[in-house]
Amino acid sequence: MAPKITLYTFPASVNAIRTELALLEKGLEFEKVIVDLFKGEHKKPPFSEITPRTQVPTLVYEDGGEKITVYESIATIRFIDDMHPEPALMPPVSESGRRATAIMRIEEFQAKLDPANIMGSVAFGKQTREQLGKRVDNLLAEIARWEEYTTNRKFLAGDQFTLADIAVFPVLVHFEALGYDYAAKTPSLAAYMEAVKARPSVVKSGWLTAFAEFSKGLEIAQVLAD
Ligand SMILES: N[C@@H](CCC(=O)N[C@@H](CS)C(=O)NCC(=O)O)C(=O)O
Repeated sequence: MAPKITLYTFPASVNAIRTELALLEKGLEFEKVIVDLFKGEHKKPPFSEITPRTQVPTLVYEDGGEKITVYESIATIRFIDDMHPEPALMPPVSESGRRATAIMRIEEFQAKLDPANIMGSVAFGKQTREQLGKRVDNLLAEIARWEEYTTNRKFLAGDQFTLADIAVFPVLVHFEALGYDYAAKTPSLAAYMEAVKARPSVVKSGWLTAFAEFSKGLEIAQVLAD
């Protein structure tokens, strides 16, 4: 029997979209439960009783009487790929070089590519370019590194779309909303963004539209425009 999968999410969430993309890439049936973060629904039961960190995404996976709750977006996508190996979202062990690259990009993303969430600081903390100072300089230098990572390859680990792309792509959309001009500054990343945006799972999720609507209301300062 197919598992019962519930995804607790919020429409514009940069983290929850990862889980949804992994589920869509696998062609899995799932129920989406919207947790309205602006109304504080995540801090109250029933959601607060489902997940100790009270954050989206949270995935509840019920299979054969066992109920597994997974949170942390990267953990959710790895779990989905483990439980449903086809179509594969990681290069196989036999393609060790590509597999190593995918693993590294996921780890580098978590450690180096905006771990402090500049979007939060700008959109909600209302920090200016001046206040952000070196943080923006460091981020621009880091983005330039990812330009190298997307040169002469369609996706981050080669021609196969992987968990690394699911991990990284949403935050690259954030940078765009913060004024970063991929086409002018990093053409390989620009082509990469177009390829991922055209991906059926991304189109089907409707996340780009939801995020664009969400960001319109926030008047996000263009701190990455210089
Ligand atoms: N590291 C977590 C971050 C999750 C996260 O920050 N989710 C946000 C929505 S994008 C949230 O639930 N915020 C509400 C809160 O932290 O109280 C992940 O990758 O899943």
